[in-house]
Amino acid sequence: MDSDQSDHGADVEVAIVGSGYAGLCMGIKLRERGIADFVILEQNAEFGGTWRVNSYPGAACDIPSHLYSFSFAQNADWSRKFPRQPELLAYAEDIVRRYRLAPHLRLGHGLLAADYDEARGRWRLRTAHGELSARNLVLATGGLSRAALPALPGLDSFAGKVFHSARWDHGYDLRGKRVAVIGTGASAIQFVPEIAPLVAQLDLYQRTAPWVLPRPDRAITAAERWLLRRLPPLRKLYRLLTYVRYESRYLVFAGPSWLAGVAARLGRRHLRRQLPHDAALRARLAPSYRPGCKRMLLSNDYYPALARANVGLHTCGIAAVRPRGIVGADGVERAVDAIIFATGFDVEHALGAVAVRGRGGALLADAARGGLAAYRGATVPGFPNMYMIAGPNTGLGHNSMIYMIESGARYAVEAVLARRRAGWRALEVRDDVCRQYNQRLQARFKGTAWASGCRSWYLASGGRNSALWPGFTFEYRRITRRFDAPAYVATSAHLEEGHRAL
Ligand code: N01
Repeated sequence: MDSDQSDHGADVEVAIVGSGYAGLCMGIKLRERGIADFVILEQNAEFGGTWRVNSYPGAACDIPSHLYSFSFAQNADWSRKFPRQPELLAYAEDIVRRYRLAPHLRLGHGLLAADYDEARGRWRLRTAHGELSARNLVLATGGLSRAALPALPGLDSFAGKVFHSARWDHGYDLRGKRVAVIGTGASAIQFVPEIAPLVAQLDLYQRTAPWVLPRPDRAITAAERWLLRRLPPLRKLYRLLTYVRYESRYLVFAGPSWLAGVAARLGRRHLRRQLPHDAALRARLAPSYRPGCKRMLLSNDYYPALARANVGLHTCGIAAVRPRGIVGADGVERAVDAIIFATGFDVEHALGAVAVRGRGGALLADAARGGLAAYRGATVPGFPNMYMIAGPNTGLGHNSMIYMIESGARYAVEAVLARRRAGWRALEVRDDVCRQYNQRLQARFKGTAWASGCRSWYLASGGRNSALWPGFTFEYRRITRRFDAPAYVATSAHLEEGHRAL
């Protein structure tokens, strides 16, 4: 793969930013509809996004493999019910090969700035390897790409090793070390059981106890794989049934409260069964908020890992970091050689230092303060010819993101095609349409688990939920099936030479 390829001065129809599942899907769908003039810009040296970057021990997905894959590229050979990171990455590699995406990938081409040129109706992009222009800009960067590191007092003075779960340092040998892990979310509960047997001491700092449910994972047998390979209708049916089963979990979050009660009972029973002899530990691990308000977690080995003699659960909070240890709010300093942050991601500032400037120089980062409000998760007033895949309010707590990615990619491709067909210079979602859409969308959170009062990455500063889709996933599929031109302002001024619409 040619990662040195420069696009200096190139003009493309579509520039996709991000080469995770969303970016790859967008590329495939564009080509399927006859648009081959696109590049996929990737800041890292390798493609794959989330499933390349999150390589911590035990990294896995908690949506079943047969559902957490593209509908158009189903795989009969998943080795387990729940896919692990190496297999998900191998799947992405296979997708790039099968759909011949390599010539489109620009690895190491992190987007530095994007400016909308109103006169030309094009985006001017500056990357680490030069400049290019694109008629359409597609942000497939996802919300969980910017590691969040809490500003703990004294952290700079720490003399040991420090890293974040999403930037795991595989060169650092944890064996025999005293390690502090901060955070008890989806990432931590996966790697804590993996590293606990290796380290001398593990201090786990928990701020909020998560809900943990059993993880019904197992290997898929050779006979099952054979059947799924030989009988594609059976594979499709299995995928459909899995979809329906996971979709029904939506009711735990947004349905009658007795269903949340059932989930709570399951969680408490799991805790009791896994730690039958330690009531004091169980008490500190018992969640105190409505299930689903934060991401519900699945694990069979997290609680048992906490019962190990070399693992300590600290719920006192952190007062300060010293050169050789962490001082808890209980005043006790615990010596450590390494601190691993499992503190999640900064969704509100996901675009980080990338300056995306729309019409009139408006900064996307400014619009995103307090949570970005997009139309159908895809478009933002003031940012013409720009689309997001897995954008604001498309995240899920209950089903496969791949389903949302495919829906969003379809919508963006339809928009790109609609503009070309009509010969418009630009398409921009109407401000009133976007506002009303978001009012309706926000109203749907009322009474759901997500609005039941806990702190989570779903909520931006100010408390607005700009991360999650508040409905059934098929509702999102329905509203992204077709591009709805009346919701947009089309600029029909003549096109500049060399970029005539088809
Ligand atoms: O991050 P998180 P994550 N002091 O934000 C704590 C997806 N994912 O990387 O709950 C002390 O969930 C914070 O505490 P609190 C999935 O969508 C999926 O684990 O805020 N603690 C919390 O415990 C997931 O939701 C999979 O009180 C601090 C933790 O750090 C998302 O990624 C696997 C702190 C952060 O948890 C993010 O998961 C992995 C501080 N200053 C990830 N700041 C699967 O599919 C934060 N915390 C299985």
